[in-house]
Amino acid sequence: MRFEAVTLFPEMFDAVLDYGITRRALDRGLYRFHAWNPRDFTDDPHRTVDDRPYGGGPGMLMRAEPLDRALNAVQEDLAGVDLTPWVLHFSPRGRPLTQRRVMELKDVALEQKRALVLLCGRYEGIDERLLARRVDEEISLGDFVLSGGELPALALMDAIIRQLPGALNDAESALQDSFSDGLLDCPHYTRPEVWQGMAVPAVLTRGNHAAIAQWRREESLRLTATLRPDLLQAAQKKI
Ligand code: 9D3
Repeated sequence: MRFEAVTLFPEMFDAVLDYGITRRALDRGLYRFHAWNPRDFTDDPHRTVDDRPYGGGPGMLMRAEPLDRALNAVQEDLAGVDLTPWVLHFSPRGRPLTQRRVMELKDVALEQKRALVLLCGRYEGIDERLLARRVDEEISLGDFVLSGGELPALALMDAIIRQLPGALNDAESALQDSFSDGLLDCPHYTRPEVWQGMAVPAVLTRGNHAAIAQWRREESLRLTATLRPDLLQAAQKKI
């Protein structure tokens, strides 16, 4: 699978490429990553990527032309390996990301010979005409204000990469399977058995695996009802 980030800050993507499960998946050849800096597709001596908004007002916008050229370069590169771009624009106005959409995007990429192109805005955003021409889908991370699209792009990459076949080891996969039912995770404990006067729930120390499974299920339901009753509604269908 391939990710192509169009970003003024390519080094931010080291956060996914250099650490943990996502680094291991890269080493295993499960995905490839390239960053494309719109600054490299400018033609003026100052390599200008931003400009003032028509109609006035505070802040700057990303110019359409450098982004258009960067996206053309991505498209050309992908055509050479028989891949078509699926262009995701990270934007506060996008559809909030869900695990369902993460899985669908993974499937789109793997089954339709698509590369995910991650268009990351900075400043107040991108010239609307570039978005109209080039963007397939807009994604938000939620209703809070960030400084640009890179962190949401990194979050999406992390969420997809850990779902790629072969990314997780057996223990990690089993753990994930047992909690893919839309409920919150149960509480977890490790040694020591008593810490600052607080004991681990006795059922977890007795080795009765049926009782442990039942306890975990009940705790998941209790936590979900308390902390995220909205999730319980959706999960009810699967119980
Ligand atoms: C504070 C400025 N806002 C109104 C004047 C507009 C605005 C522009 C650009 C707000 C945020 C951003 C930068 N954010 C993103 O590019 C972004 C984002 C986010 O801020 N929150 C949640 N998801 C995303 S995805 C991309």
